[in-house]
Amino acid sequence: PDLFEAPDYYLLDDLLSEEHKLVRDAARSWVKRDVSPIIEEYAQKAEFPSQIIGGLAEIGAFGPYIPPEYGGAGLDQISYGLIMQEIERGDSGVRSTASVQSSLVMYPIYAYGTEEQRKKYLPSLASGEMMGCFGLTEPDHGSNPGGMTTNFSDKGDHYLLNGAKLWISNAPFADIAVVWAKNEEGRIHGLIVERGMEGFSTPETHNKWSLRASATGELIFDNVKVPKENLLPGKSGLGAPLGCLDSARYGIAWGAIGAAMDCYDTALRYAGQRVQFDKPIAGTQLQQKKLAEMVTEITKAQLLAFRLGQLKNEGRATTAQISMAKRNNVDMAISIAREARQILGGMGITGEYPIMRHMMNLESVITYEGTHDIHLLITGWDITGISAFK
Ligand code: TGC
Ligand code: FAD
Repeated sequence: PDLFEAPDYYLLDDLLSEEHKLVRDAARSWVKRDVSPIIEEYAQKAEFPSQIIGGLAEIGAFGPYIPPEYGGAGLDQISYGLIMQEIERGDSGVRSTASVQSSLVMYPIYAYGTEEQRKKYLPSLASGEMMGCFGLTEPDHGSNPGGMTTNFSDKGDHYLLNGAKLWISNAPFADIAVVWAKNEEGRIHGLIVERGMEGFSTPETHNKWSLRASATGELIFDNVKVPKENLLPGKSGLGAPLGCLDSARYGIAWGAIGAAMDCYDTALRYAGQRVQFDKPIAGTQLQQKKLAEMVTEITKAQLLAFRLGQLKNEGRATTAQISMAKRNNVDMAISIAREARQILGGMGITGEYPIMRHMMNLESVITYEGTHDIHLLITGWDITGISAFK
């Protein structure tokens, strides 16, 4: 059976351009051919399938909206979203790799870097020859990155970087890290740290039950000498990393729909075929309630993501609007995964079906890029004008 029957209950395809559909369909067939057949095995053995890097680059997943002169695909924000949706039908961990590379590594170099930095790094990041990671979170500063203690001091011809980052996607194999650290005045800046610099190490984080096919690690800086030309000069302060998060969170709002669609589609097929008490369980009221609510929630999430994409294309999407979509859509996906798991009964807990893997992955997605609570508080702040963080 075709594994990827996408629900499109409100005929959203009619709102997509030919280019959107081409980009989406290319990503969809690549995921079906190169990701879905192998991903369960890699998740079970907790290994990142590095052989898919070339394919991710080919479908435009590395820097979809970065201009072609720097190697990017030069697509709009809806195409970017659709690519993330298709990749996350495959696996949230694979989408993480693409999100980090595009929005957390290429975007800051593009938006805050010098022309030399753009030319030096962006083309090889777009082609996947170079892989990057993004170091914001620290052991003692997760939701509150402004409290970070990683720091650098000016040593005349270079900077000296000290500190540690935790929970960093792609860290174990990344060639470069975009690292956020405070200078002597306590101002946050981005620095490009390269593998091989003395005093820089990236130990892997083991024993995860979630995002098992994605490599996560630490970044440790022990008196690392960073050349001065590796500082991103275009923007400083907490707003610089938060600006990258706007773009990554937007991609996640679309990505989560992919995971939800895969769970829904699997459950719908299973319910149609599974016979108990002499009839398909899809004919029982309780299972219909679950399936009907799933497709309703997916449809609402699609509309939210699509409208947000339009606003993003026009440069009008606010951080708070992005928070609402990330929070709603990831929560929608995790609820659907849990319900879909139940529809499959005992089979739902096995690796024969993708649901349990999506469900466990989404436990990370609901926490990273701002937790479910943090996004609610961003909405609360936006509508009341009073920050609950201070
Ligand atoms: P706050 O006072 O609100 O802001 C500090 C400064 O930043 C400015 N700003 C923004 N600028 C640009 N874009 C945005 N979205 C911005 N949001 C805020 C703001 O104007 C201010 O500027 P200035 O000049 O006045 O200093 O900061 P706060 O300390 O109160 O924090 C607010 C809060 C809690 C919302 C923020 O810290 C937050 O979002 N926390 C969550 C942390 C988070 O999301 N971490 C994610 C780490 S990366 C990750 O998880 C990658 S997973 C990737 C994967 O595998 O897919
Ligand atoms: P904490 O901030 O300690 O939060 C713990 C709990 O307290 C949460 O429920 C939170 O919602 C709640 N809480 C916190 N503050 C408040 C408040 N003011 N009011 C009410 N409740 C509050 N980070 C990177 O920089 N780069 C990466 O590539 C990256 N990849 C990741 C990959 C994975 C698999 C995971 C799990 C995380 C990754 N992260 C990454 C880190 C991620 O962004 C953080 O885990 C997240 O921001 C939450 O921080 P924390 O884990 O320290 O939780």
